Amino acid sequence: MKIAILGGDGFCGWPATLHLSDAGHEVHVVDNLSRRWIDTELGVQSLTPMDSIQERCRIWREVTGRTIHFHLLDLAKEYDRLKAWLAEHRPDAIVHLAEQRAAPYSMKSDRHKVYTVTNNTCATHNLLAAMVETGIDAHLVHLGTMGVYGYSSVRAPIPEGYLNIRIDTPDGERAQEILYPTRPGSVYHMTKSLDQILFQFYAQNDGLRITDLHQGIVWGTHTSQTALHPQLVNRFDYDGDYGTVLNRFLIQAAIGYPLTVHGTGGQTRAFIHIRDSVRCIELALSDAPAAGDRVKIFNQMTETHRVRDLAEMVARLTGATIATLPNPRKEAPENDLVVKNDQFLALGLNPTVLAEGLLEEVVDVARKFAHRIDRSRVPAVSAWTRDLGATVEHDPEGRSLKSVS
Ligand code: NAD
Ligand code: USQ
Repeated sequence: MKIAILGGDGFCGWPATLHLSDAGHEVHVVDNLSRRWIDTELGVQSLTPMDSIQERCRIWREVTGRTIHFHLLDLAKEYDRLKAWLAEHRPDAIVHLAEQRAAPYSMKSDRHKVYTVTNNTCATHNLLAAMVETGIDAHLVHLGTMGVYGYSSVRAPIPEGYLNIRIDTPDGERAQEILYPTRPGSVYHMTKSLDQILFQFYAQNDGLRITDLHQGIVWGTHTSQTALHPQLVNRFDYDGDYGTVLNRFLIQAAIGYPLTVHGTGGQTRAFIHIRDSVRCIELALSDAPAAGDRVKIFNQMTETHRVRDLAEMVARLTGATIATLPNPRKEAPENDLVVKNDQFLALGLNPTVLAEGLLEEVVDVARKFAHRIDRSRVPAVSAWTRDLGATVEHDPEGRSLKSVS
């Protein structure tokens, strides 16, 4: 297949690009490199040293003989170029990962909220409008989030996207299937909820073939392809905005930084290893809906864990200490989470579960590149509200001198 990977320079996109190229597909990365600019804005860098996307593609060709094409394009701002690109290249499938994906970054300030909403919703809507206008019949696979469901404890397993309900009508009770009600916990997660409505409309109105992958937190760093050469290494975010919880705990353990548990650590979240994330994208591509079908929704996760249990597991494994900090986020102190993922299992996914070996692999990567870590960028300081901002702990290590006045 000819596959366009929008956001193919990112943490999930780069390994997906290599995986699909390795499987023999013609792969085109479309990216505006905004994530690299955000690193510059925040004054942080990937733990792992990343080459330019052009250099990464050159190394891939050298190592495997396969070509990855790179196209610099802003999906949200360059509608006409996007339309022209689709008309010229006419991909069979489009994998859409090109959004601002960090919840803390999206809550940093009003400017960051506006950027996240504008970037993500315009990127998705521009793509959908251009697909209709060019008349291409590509299968669109979007990377969404488990966070659209919210994290309240409903006790019932979260279904894959849709909920069967019964409503009262003048003629009696009637059954209806609706999108599972969204309850986003950040501006970022809200944009993924908006995406869902855009997908529903374009599938129903224009017969676009769309799959939405509600993905949990991705952890780990290497896949078999990124491990082929040091310059194919994946990016690895550890900072307070872009680092996700398990990867953060693992690098914190590697550099002797206390594990930064928010509140009681009672949040239960869904997780998936990066190797399974790329495999799921491949499986979803092989199982396209037909024109006129409803949007196909998969829960792309393999296990759930409570944050404090993860911290305790990492502490046991590495001897790290745990710091319980005021939570900068507005979220329930405790939640349970039960999630259905039957569709990927039925398609043949063999889940990679959290195992000591894989945890140690990340700790080893972190130790190797520990000299690149700026400890001052580790604390999570973006707060969900002004009041929470006043309680944020900027110094979990307790290194700075405290005022005694
Ligand atoms: P990332 O930030 O590393 O990668 C996103 C890529 O998209 C970047 O290379 C960025 O430059 C590009 N991009 C952003 N806006 C763009 C635009 N307007 N035009 C062109 N390119 C643009 O993020 P990631 O971790 O790889 O996540 C990829 C997708 O998967 C996101 O949509 C995210 O919401 C979703 N997801 C990620 C995780 C996770 O744990 N990382 C979990 C669930 C879902
Ligand atoms: N947390 C800590 N300590 C930390 C960092 C986080 O206790 O140092 C807690 C947070 O308070 C939260 C949980 O860990 O309760 C998860 O936080 P996270 O940053 O790992 O994940 P999240 O903000 O939800 O976002 C990440 C990705 C996002 C994706 C989402 C999937 O950045 O792109 O959509 O995971 S999900 O969580 O299933 O919605």
